[in-house]
Amino acid sequence: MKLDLHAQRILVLGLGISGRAAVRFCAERGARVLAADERPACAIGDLGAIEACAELSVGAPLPDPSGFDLVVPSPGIAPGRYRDRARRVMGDLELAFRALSVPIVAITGTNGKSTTTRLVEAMLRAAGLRAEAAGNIGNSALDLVGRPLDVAVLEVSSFQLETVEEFRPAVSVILNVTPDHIDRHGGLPAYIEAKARILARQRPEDTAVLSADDRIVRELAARTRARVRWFSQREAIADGACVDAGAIVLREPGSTLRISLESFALPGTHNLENALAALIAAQSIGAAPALASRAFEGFRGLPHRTELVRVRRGVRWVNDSKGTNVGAALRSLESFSAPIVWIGGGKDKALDFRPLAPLLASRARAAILIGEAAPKLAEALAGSVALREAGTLERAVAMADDLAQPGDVVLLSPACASFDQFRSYEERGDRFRAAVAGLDEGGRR
Ligand code: UMA
Repeated sequence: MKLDLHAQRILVLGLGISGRAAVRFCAERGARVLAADERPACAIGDLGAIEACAELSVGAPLPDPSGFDLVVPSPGIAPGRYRDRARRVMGDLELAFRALSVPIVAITGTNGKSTTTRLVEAMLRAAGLRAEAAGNIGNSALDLVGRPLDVAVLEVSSFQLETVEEFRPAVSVILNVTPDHIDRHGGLPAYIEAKARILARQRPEDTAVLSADDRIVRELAARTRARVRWFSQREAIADGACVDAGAIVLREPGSTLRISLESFALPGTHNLENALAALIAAQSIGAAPALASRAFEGFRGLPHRTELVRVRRGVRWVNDSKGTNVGAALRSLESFSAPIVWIGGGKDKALDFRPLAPLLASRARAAILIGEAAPKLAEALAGSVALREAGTLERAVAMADDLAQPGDVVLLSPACASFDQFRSYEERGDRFRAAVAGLDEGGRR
């Protein structure tokens, strides 16, 4: 249902990317907005545009939400901070859904969301549709409102799905679900529940693109009324996509298409999974698969995701700073058969690190640990791999340089968030690149 925000009293919590977009959106529609952030003004950045259209509360505890018609929380703010006292809650994703007049392709999953989102966007464009991506990928879904588009492609996180009400994508995608953000959700079941909200409002004329290879995602099929289209790397699929001899086999009732993977350059089975899901999503929203798949050519992936940053003296240095959970690190480790010098650690999200041990035992020459999570990782990995504690990333790069042999891969895929030592995973990845670039060309340091 469309929203009338005129003269509504709205509390926007958090003034990062989402909050800023929400303040502007609500104020433009005639709402009276109080914009709040716990950080002091000097740490938030330029507040001029916000001050021009809203009242401000910064550097102070979040205001009591009970007196407001609507609370618009940023995804990073835990619901426990506002939910019980708020009359109504909608995140920027829900607001965007109410205001967008074009169909939405929404992509979630623990890992691969951003790559798949960009791939769907590129496929739709290759098929002649006006498509733009937003959401957890780095800009607010509200940024798409009013843009001349045929399709909105949204990466949606579990945090964003917690604050939706009627959100109903024409095509939803769930790539995989493995433990992540357990500290925030309080357990795996609550994390799965948040992810499942992408399906909750879909109707039979909508499509849900689901992984047949992921047990948790498979079970979620029972939670939607939408047509379910599956993707699998293991089994033949009647409605959806699977892989056969270097091609994607794309099927729906009455039609089978083979799409060559020859020009798909991204490494690893996880990227193949992303390609399968993206192609089904693109077809389901109306793109001709033969045109959509032209996007494979020239699609080189995203920074900080198994990104080859340097080959030096026969050693490949790979930046997977976006590998912020155990599932992501496992996928990244699986992508390389060469002996791996693994750099892991950072801020723990209450994850169990033990699943890393078997793969590190079989593929890693050594594991170099950094950050707050190092002691917990050392305990979980004891006996499976040679362990070194480096403390900082720069020291880890120097240690890896000493340990790696020609033919090895040095892989930063930390299985942890970055916030103990960095502002973001991007900053961590950039610092890795810089440290690797700084290794002198000649001998070892
Ligand atoms: N803040 C408070 N109190 C709190 C928490 C935060 O005042 O308790 C304030 C901070 O001081 C800050 C602001 O809120 O000024 C930040 O809000 P936010 O953390 O929600 O971040 P945004 O800048 O709005 O970015 C959010 C997403 N961030 C999170 O979900 C943590 C971005 O995803 C997203 O790209 C952006 O909206 C646009 O949609 C990032 C992310 O880390 C990439 N996502 C997680 C992930 O991918 O694992 C879910």
